[in-house]
Amino acid sequence: MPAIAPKYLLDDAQLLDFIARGYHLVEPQAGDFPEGFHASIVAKLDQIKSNPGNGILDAVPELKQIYDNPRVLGPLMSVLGKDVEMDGHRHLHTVKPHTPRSQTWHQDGTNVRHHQTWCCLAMYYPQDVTPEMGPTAVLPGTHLRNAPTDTMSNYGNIKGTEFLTVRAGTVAITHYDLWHAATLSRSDRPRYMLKFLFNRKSAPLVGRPSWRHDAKAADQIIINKTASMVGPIQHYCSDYYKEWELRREMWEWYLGSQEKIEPGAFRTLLSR
Ligand SMILES: O=C(O)CCC(=O)C(=O)O
Ligand SMILES: [Fe+2]
Repeated sequence: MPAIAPKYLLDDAQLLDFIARGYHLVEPQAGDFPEGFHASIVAKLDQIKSNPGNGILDAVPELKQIYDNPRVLGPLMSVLGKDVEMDGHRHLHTVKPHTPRSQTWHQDGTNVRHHQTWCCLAMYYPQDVTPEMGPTAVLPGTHLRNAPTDTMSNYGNIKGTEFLTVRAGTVAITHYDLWHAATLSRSDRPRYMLKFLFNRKSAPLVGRPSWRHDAKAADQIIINKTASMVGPIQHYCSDYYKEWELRREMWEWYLGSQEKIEPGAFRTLLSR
């Protein structure tokens, strides 16, 4: 991977938000890409007759520029390490006009139980996505949940759900275990999402943060950020405390430590 200017990396608050919520949105800014770039990708996608699967990058080679852009690569390096690699799997996800049903809630990952970040989805939306077009629904915080797919598929509207009604050019970087689903369409237009996977090649090392780390500033924000209530959890309850502990453990892992946070540690955390 090329070297990258530190300004493109996530700072402590942003990484802690990613740890708590399970995703980070890279929103488009003027000058990221030439005028009309995203629209030209939509025009190419409109011409595709059958889904090329992993061949989407050969069909639309411009997609590489999205993931090479430092505004996307910086956050990817921050969450997956500076030697992050693009996976061979990629897919064009289309919500066809007037699709009558949403997908069921699911995780694309295998629901690993180590609470580390070894793989992320990077979902690129080349169009403005309106609520009618079938935005991706995500449930913040659920990358830390043990969730059998058959149970999840019976869940409907869950408190805290966020719909990725985003501007053209947005990339949503999500932990591989985050619960998500495509939703139904009431639109005459197809909704496109390009899903690319990225892998971590090496574990974080002590003293070698992959993000813009400022130990002093982090000390001040870590309690607030790891203790924040996200997604369905809006009150003090068992899962809130568990997730708080798991976030602390993930943060320690990002710092290169193997420290395990014991169940019940929230009581100690509360008294800090
Ligand atoms: O298209 C989307 O918004 C999500 C699709 C998805 O999650 C899937 O098919 O695995
Ligand atoms: Fe999925």
